[in-house]
Amino acid sequence: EKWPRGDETVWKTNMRGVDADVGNITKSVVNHVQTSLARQAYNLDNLGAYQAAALSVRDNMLVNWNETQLHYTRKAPKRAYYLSLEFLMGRTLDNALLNLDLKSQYKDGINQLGFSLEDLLEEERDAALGNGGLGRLAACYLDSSASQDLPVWGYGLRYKYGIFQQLISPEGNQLEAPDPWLDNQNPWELPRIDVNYEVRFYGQSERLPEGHGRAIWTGGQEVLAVAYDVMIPGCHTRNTNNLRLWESKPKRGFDLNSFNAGNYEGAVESSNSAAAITSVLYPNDHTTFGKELRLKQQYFWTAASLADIIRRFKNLGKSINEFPDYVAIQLNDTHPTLAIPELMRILLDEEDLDWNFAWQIVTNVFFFTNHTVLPEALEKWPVPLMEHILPRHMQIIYDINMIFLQAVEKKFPGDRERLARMSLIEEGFPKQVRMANLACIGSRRINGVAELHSQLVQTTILKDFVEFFGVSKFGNVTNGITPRRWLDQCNPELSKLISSTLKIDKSVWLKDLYKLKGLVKFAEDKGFRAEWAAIKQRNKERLAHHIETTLGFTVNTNAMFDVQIKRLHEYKRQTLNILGVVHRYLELKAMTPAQRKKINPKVVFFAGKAAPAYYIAKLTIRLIVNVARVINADPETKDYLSLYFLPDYSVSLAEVLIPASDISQHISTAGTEASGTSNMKFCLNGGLLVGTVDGANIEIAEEVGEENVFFFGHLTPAVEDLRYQHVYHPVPVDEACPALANVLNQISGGLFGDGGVYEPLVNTIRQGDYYLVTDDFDSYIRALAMVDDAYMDRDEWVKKSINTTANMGKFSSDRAIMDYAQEYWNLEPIPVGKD
Ligand code: GLG
Repeated sequence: EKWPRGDETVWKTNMRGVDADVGNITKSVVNHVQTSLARQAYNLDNLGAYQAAALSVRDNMLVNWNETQLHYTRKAPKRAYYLSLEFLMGRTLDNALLNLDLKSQYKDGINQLGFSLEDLLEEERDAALGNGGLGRLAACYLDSSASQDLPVWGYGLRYKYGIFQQLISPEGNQLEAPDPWLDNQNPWELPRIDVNYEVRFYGQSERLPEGHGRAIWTGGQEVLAVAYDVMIPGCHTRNTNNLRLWESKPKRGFDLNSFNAGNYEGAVESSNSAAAITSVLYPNDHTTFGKELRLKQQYFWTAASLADIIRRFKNLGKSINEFPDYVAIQLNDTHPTLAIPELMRILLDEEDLDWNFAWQIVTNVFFFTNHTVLPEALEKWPVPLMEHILPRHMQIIYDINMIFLQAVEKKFPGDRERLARMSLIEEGFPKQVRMANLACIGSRRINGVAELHSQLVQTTILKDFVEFFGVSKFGNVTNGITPRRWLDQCNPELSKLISSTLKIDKSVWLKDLYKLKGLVKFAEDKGFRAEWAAIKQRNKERLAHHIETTLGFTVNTNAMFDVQIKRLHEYKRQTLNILGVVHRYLELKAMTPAQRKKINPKVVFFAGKAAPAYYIAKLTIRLIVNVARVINADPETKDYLSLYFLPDYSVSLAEVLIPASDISQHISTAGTEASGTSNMKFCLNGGLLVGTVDGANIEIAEEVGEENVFFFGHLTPAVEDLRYQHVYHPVPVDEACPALANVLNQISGGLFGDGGVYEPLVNTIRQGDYYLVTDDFDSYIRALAMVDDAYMDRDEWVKKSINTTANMGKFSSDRAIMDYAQEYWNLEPIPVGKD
């Protein structure tokens, strides 16, 4: 290859590599303080020092990132694109230092400059561009793609405000405040002003008379999508992938005509409405609201991403029919489903392909992951709204639907109900577009996120589609988590103990998590168990210290730590947990002091956000906070049972909570939690699990052994029947479950403040009880009693803990992403610098 310009040696002698020399690290940090930040040693605070350190680390990452992009361009491999409306990244600095293997050098260097790296890490704000499991999964998959040298890019939106900050009022109400995460500058993003695309909304679409489905879409509003790149470093590899986030901007700063006419407000109006598109993340998990701005977000993002993907493909100089050989696009839930009609639009209206050819390309490029079977989470868009905002796409959807339903009719003649169920359009006022159906017929393959869930997808929401397409179009990829963040980073002492015990460098076992199996034999080693237990204890003290400094509570670290952290939702049944706490409290109250002394002390932690409009979920928070207020102040019981609701749950808080847990709760009504991923994080850190036979809990138990998991509750096949009973043959709670009735009566009676406040929550259980709290309560209480018994024998408990961690290899997101790469995308690793 010929050097593109100038004197090659001048270029090459001036180009730097990743620099691990401590002297050069301090030099680069000081240089950033002086120049990038324009500050001095005299007035530098931790935030400034963090920013300079981050910029210095970023320089090192950029070296790899540049090299990786060049390498991918030269090798021209098939690439995969992960389209996700949410990326819940958390903090970057610590993760980057560990993946680059530069942590100890930066620690030294920062020390020499009079700061502590640990303090600087705390200055970073979380990048919280997601709600929960779905967004965090996307972040884990990016880490694994880079770590496995896979050419995968993420595409998302650069929300100005991430998930809201949660405040808790003195009464226990959740209050929401904005999350201005970009206010202190974000050193981890690279603005790419030169990478931008125009995205159209509204306007008119005219079908061409002789057009084979073609049309011309004009008019309306045009908005600019500008790229911001976020580097994703792999673990101990030079491969550094990219996450491209789009920001919306007005096409023109403001309307000069209005401005000159003296209409200043009119002049900035269009710029405001363009900027609004990427202003805020919708804070709903598992519900959809059909808001116009949300639809605009979805189209804006898919249109910009596809334009970018196609431009990159075209640079290869290949013909468009080879597109599926070079591109795989993963749809993370139905949020990016508009990419399907958008690609059709481009192929038909811009590339001039005929319908069948275009459709063949489309259905070989897309892959679709479903994350839930809850009906309230299945996206539907009103047809009138779609027609208004995306007139051309609505035409295409109608065309897809017509051709599809003709094929269904041919296979199942005369089955009108089947046609109605499978149609992309749901009848009603207004008619609605069913995004899951569209994603399903427009994709090459569809997967669920754990074995049980994938089965449920095939037998419930997509049953008709399995009968039409055949089962081979459907599959399962059980979720995973990155062991880099969720073990090495959040639990450094445990990581060290594992490396020294196995005598394997962490760079090896962190990328081949099945190696943890080697720990099994050490469960029998007394000295090892003591070290294992001591680390858990120190992690509990670390959490207690965090709570003491942030909230001012003193936590009893001699107690068992019992944790439930996740979005507040009725199906996740935080209610079951809090009612169980009250039950335990009432039992303790009924005991003599001598009896209490035999009880194993326990601290229960909750954390999680409720969707701002989700009334029952917010009421559940209020109940938890008020139960905590009462029982933590009760001198008779507080040494045996205490309770904390930790506000503003985040990735960073999870990193402190998870390593500290003895037991964690994953107690959804059977068949409702698609997978869960925090269950995996707890178990990887040696916390045991109490849970229902649901989601990935089942596969965790298969791996770690059922003797190490505390299962309870009804099974999935029973749920439908029980719900039917609740509606048609209701039995009052007082009869069905006296223990629960007693708890509910105490709450209604005002033991935790005005009982009337909680009536709507209590009534969800007394009437209908859709999530089967009554049915599972007794067996839940029994499971917790078994947990207590098991904890009494501490030595056995530690063995369980070790055996659990040792058998979590399957749940590395490296395994999951390799499944996608091999079984779905047909992608090969492209390691940088190895040929
Ligand atoms: C969903 C599901 C979780 C799942 C996650 C990632 O509810 O059970 O673990 O996706 O697949 N919205 C979610 O969090």
